[in-house]
Amino acid sequence: MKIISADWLVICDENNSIIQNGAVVFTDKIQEVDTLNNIEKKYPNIEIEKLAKNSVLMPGLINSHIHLEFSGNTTTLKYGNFYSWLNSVIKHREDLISKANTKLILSKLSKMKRTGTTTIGAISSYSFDLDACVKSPLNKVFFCEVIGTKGDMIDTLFADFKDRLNIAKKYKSANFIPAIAIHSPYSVHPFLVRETLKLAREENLPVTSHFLESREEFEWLHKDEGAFVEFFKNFLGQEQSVTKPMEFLNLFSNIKNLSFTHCVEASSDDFEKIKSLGASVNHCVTSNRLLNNTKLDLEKLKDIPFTIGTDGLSSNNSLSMFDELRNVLMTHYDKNILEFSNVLLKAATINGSRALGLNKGSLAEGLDADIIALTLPDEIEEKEDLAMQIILHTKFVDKTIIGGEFV
Ligand code: MCF
Ligand code: FE
Repeated sequence: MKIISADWLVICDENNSIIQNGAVVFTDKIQEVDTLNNIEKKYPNIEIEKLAKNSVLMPGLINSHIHLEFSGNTTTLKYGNFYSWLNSVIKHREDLISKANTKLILSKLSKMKRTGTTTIGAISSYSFDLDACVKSPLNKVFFCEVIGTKGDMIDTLFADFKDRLNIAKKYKSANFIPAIAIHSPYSVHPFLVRETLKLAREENLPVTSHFLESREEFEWLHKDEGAFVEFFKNFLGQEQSVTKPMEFLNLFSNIKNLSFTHCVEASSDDFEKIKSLGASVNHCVTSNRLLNNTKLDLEKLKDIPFTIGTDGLSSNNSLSMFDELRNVLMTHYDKNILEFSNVLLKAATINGSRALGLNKGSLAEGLDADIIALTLPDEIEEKEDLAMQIILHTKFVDKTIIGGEFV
């Protein structure tokens, strides 16, 4: 049993609870959260690690959507237009992927840890990131991706996907959970979607998919029009989209831990459906901005929970969740900044946990002890400013606890 205390505890619960001068008692799970006074009385024989002035304890951040295999990109890929970006990915994919070896990916994961992330939803296209993920102390939900629309390739693609998933399953542990990513409605044949989802149901695996990320995707899926016409004709000899958005969503019934990434072009009907599926929406605001996609209208989500993802370095200049949170805060300037900061800290913790099917994301008894400690540069006068000031000022954390261990 260990105890740690700080000036401020940010609980990340429904009531945006904050405890001033609080302490957390934990083993691999959180045992108790209370004021330091109460904890000292209750556990007189346990030494308490008391953090310095202006310290904050909060749940570790959960980056629900990231592509580590694209970590080699900095200035190579073309931003400013989704279609140009897509073509640049096709052109430079081999180079970028070969740059992102285990050493590079491990260094990115280590920096992510120092910037507050304790859990990731890693989208793996080729399993070239498997080794690094297994070695890292972070919690990983490792989403093996299925992609491909070509009819005569489907058996091969499915077999390759199953091989990757089976290898990932061998590494299953408390901090490594194998899962399934369907790339998107435009890039995966409905047969592959159906078969992979069957597997997900049988084995109770978390599932995620990109969904309606760009206007180009919207036009192609709804009308077989737009920039994708040329793309599919040239690369795949395909003249029509393989599915419609609603047809695609209809395939996802009875998946327990389900999330859709982006959804910036989703209609109210699509969101109704996403809600009835019990799914979450992964919001990747920087990625959407860089690829010139629409800004997600959070009002349209109503009560669908949303999470925060950086996406990969293929569409971001940083994998830090605090950098991403600052971007989300600045982008949605129509929201009240104090209230929205609380919403965002929950999006980056408890909502991420729900989307990935985990038991963490809040400082609450019984949840996994994944905790970060950070220090604000100066005092907070009013409690209601705390969430916003944490987002504005945190670059690195002082301590990281994952599963009860300091890592
Ligand atoms: O999320 C971003 C933008 N949207 C779609 N895909 C990717 C992103 N970053 C990397 N990708 C990957 C995707 O997983 O790109 C590959 C897929 O394997 C080629 S298709 C764009
Ligand atoms: Fe993505």
